Amino acid sequence: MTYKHLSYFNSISDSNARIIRKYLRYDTQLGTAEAEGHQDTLNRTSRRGQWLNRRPAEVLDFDHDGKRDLAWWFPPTAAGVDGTFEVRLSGGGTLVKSMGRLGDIPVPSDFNGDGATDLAVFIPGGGINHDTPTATQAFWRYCPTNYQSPSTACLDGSISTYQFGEREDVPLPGLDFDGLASTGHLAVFRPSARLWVWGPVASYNPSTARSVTVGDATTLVPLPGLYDLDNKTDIVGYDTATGKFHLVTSTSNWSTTIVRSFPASHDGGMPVPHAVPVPGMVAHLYSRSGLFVTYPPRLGLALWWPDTGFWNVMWNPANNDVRSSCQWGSPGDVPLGGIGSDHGVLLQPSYSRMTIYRSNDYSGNGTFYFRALDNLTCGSTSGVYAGVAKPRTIVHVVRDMTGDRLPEILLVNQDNSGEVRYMTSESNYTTMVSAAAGTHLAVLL
Ligand SMILES: [Ca+2]
Ligand SMILES: [Ca+2]
Ligand SMILES: [Ca+2]
Repeated sequence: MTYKHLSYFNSISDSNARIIRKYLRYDTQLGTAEAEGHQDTLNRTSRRGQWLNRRPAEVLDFDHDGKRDLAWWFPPTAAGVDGTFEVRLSGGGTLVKSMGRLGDIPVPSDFNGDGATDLAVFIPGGGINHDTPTATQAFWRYCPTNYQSPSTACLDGSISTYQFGEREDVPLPGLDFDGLASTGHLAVFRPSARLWVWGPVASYNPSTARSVTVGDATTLVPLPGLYDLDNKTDIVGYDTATGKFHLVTSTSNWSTTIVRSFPASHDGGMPVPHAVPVPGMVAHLYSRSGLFVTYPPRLGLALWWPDTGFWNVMWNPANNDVRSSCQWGSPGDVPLGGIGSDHGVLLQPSYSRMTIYRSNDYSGNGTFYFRALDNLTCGSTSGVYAGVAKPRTIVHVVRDMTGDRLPEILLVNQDNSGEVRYMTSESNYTTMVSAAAGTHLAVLL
C-alpha cells in the first residue's frame, strides 16, 4: 500500500491544535503539580507529564469487518477550506474524504446504527458555516459510510447536521444509552455544570434529550463506559481533586449516584490528588446458560499513583467497593489499561493485566512490562518484553485490529512524521507491525 505525502498539511496553528486536544480530551489534567514531569535517575521524563494521553476512538471500523481500522484527521491550514479524513481500512484500501473546518473536532462513530463507523465532526460554536464567532451553539455533522462499496461519497450522498450541545461541551461520540447497536447517540459533557446530555440521532429532539448532573465539583474527568452488565452506557466522572469516582448506572435509569474511592492505605503513602485514572481495566466475567458460555465485559474503576507505582482497581464498582491493590511501575512510567483479559479460553473470569510502558533515555527503545492482577490478587510477573518504541513515542491500547478479539498496542512515533505501528495480541505483544504514517500534526483517531 502506498500513501501520499501529506507534508503540505503542516501549517496548522498551535492554537488550533490545542483546541482539538482539549475537546478530544487528548490532554486530561491530572491534578497537582507534584504529579507533573517526573524524572527518574536515568533522566527519563514521563510521556504523561501532567496530562494523561487521550484514548483514541473506542470503535473505529469503517468497513464493518470487526477489525479496527486506522484513521487520521488532517486539519485544514486556513479558514474557509476543508480538512481531510484519511482511513486505512483493515480489509484493504484507503478512504479519503474532505470534511471539517478550522476549529472543528473529529468525532467518528456509528451515527446511523448500521455497524460501520461514520466520519463526523463536532463544531463547537461559531455558527454552522463558521461565520458567526459569537454563536455558542454546537453542531454535529456526519457522513454515513457506504461500507458495501467504500468510497469518498457519503452513503446517501449528503452530510447530516444536528444542533446539539454548547461551545464548552466535551463531545462524547459512540456511547450507547439504549443497548441497541442500531441506534446512534449524540452525547456531551458540560464541565461548568457537571452536566451530561444525550439523545438518539435518528429521532433527535432537543426537548426530549436526557440529562443528568454528576458530582460536586467542576474538576471532573468524564470516563463513560460499561460498568454494569446491561450494555448501556454508565456515566462516570472522576474528581481529580478528591480522587472520588461519581458513578451513575444505567440500571438505575441514570437516577442514582454511587461515590467510590480507594483507601489511603493502598496508595503507597501518597495522597489521592497524585493518582491518575487508568481507563480500560476490564473484567470478562464467565457466564453459562446451558451449553452457551459468554464472557461479558465489565469495566472497573482504576487509579495509578505515579510516585509509588501503586495500582488500585475496583472491578465491580456498581455493586461493591472490593478492590485489587498492587505495586507495578515507577515514576516516569505510563500505565495502560485493557491488556490481557483473555476472555473465552479459560471458562473462568479474566482480568486486565497491569501494563506499564517505560520510555528509555533519549536514544534507546522503550519497554512494556506486564503483571497479572486477578481479582483481589497481586499476581506474578507475566512477561517483560522489549519494545522498539523511541523515547517520545505515544502508546495507546486499542480495540482488536487483527481478528482475535484481543486489543492491540498502538505506537505513534512523533519524531518520524507520526509513524504508526502496532504490537499484536497474537504475538503476546512481541511483534511490531509497521502500519502507516500521518504527520506530526495529524489527529490520530
Ligand atoms: Ca475494519
Ligand atoms: Ca454507520
Ligand atoms: Ca488482536
